[in-house]
Amino acid sequence: MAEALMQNQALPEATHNDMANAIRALAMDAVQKADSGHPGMPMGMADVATVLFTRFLKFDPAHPDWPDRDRFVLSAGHGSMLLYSLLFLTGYPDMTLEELKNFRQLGSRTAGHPEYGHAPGIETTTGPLGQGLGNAVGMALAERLLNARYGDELVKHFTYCVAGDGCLMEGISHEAISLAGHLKLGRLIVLFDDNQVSIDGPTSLAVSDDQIERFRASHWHTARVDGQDPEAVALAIENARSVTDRPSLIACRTIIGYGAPSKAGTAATHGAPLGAEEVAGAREKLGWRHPPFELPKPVLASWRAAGARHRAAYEDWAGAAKRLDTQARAGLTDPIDDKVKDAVTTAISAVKADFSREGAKLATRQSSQKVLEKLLPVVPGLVGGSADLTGSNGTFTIRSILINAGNFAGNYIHYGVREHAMAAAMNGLALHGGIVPYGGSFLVFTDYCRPSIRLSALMGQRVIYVMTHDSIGLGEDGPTHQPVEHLAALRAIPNLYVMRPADSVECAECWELALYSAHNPTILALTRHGLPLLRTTHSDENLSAKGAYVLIEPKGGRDVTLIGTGSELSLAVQAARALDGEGIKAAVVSVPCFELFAAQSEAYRDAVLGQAPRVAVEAAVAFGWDKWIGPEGAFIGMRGFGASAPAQDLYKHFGITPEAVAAAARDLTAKTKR
Ligand SMILES: Cc1ncc(C[n+]2csc(CCOP(=O)(O)OP(=O)(O)O)c2C)c(N)n1
Repeated sequence: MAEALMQNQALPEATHNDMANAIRALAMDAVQKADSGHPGMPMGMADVATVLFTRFLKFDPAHPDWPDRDRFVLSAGHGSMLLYSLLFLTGYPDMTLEELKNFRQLGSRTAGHPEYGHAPGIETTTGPLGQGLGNAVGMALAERLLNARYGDELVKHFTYCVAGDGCLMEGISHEAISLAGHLKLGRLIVLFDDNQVSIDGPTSLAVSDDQIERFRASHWHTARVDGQDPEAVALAIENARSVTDRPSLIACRTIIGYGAPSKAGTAATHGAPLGAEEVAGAREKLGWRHPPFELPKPVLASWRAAGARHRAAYEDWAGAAKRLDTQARAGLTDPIDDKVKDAVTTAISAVKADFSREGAKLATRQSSQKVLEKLLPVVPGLVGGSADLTGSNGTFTIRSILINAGNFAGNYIHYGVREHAMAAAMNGLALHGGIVPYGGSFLVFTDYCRPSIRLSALMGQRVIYVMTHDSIGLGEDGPTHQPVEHLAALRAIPNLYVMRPADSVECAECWELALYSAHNPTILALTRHGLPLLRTTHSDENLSAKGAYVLIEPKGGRDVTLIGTGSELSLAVQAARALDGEGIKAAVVSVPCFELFAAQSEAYRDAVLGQAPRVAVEAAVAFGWDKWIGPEGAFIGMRGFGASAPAQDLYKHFGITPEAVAAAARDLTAKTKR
């Protein structure tokens, strides 16, 4: 490879046009071969991307995980062939020509939309429009946070984001732009593919915003350029890089499908193969006379040379990083190494012991705050925040220090009333490396974050959602604020841990599990109302780790098993006591996390659930419970929306009481005895 490069260096340098046309050709040919995909955007943005990757972007394909590389986010993920072409051309070893030929095929690295983890150089999964922009804001924020901790020599890079009309039409863009402007993220540069076309046709059909004015109103530096003029683009990027007190928008006026003889500038190039005739015409028009997937040597050599530009910078960085101690070095990428893990285990054990000894009745949002207080000093990468519900969520502690545009050395962000951008930014913080983000809102507003939560799960990112006010137990705010279907809806997302701790001790255990879950996001569903302590005997073991466990096992076998989560577990305990008085032997099972329980062996699950009839209690809809209670089981919970009233009145009104649980248990045991 090195030899090949040296040989290549003797070749004449390719022109900008040739290099940009290489992207156009690869994109239209790969889409043509796959018979599906989006050629228009890569063809239009080829000039901008060529300028960025050959003159500005700091990266090294030989060290794709270089923590101080510039981040490149393709928010307009449908234009995936733009990214794949760039990765191949600049020499990322995993992105071969073969992969481009296998665009959109099963098992290839070149999925329809870029998927994080499929190939180095894909910084995030994009496709749901606007998400990448939110991720980029998180990445740019992570850069500032780590810069404040490690200094310029180790962390000082840019985040570039390509966003299209679609990304900027999405609501999340407003939140993300506003947050970035407020935080003055000066090293964030958005390249807007301003081609005025989306799927339905010209964007004028649906939108007439002045994007420049919109960004300016959120305190961004802005510029408008001809996106097909490389020198103009270069100048605009140069200027944007010099503006350090504001993020930058460069609106690049481009022609979608640039080069396609009859379809350029139209929606016809957006999301369908151009067709053989149009592809041949584009070759003619662009002066690109090479067969599909064949590149002239000077063009590839020039691209490879562009890819090798920062090797020396990488070596310098690696030299500086070597001078860090092991833990500080680990902290740049994964802030939870073995040493931190040990410290977390010790802190969690201590706080559990305190909770068990004190026996206080606490809302789990309060317990969570107490746990966080102990975790923040031992997990330096833990960075929290809330979407304007700081006091309610208990996300701020005496160990929290505010982050703002003038101080990135803190660990707490006021995200403002921007749940969606908070979640997308948290994905960006986690993806960047070095940060474990947690963020709070009400559980009911997971709906506002759901698209980003889904992507946290799809990408396997350690993002911790602290979602309080988790049931009708929040009381007087009423049904608009009372989640009834949210637990079920969240449990339906693959790879997401939904944890609903039943008391302070379980809350500490769930935090520990969330921190240890390097490849899963976690929802902590926490109560507003006080819960009695059920785990009164301290155990170092994390009983929640298997997702469910037996809290009470009656002597002499079970007549019935009562299963509860969160605030309703104590109702099951009370019911068990009442039944005991009547000679009905009831076990009580706590299920803080369905997903972890489902992952246990059948033998363990059978042992926990037992053979006796089952009654489950959860102040939410029954959807998803069949799996645990079986067709004969009973469910005590919600059947519709809640209501506005004090919590205790609501529990009575909706029949979620120890009496109802006991009655259901009596019915079931009577049936089995009959
Ligand atoms: C949240 C979301 N809604 C809808 C889509 C479907 N979609 C994919 S691309 C697109 C239009 C995007 O237009 P633009 O950003 O201008 O892209 P261009 O036409 O320039 O390629 C739409 C609606 C999506 N991917 N994500």
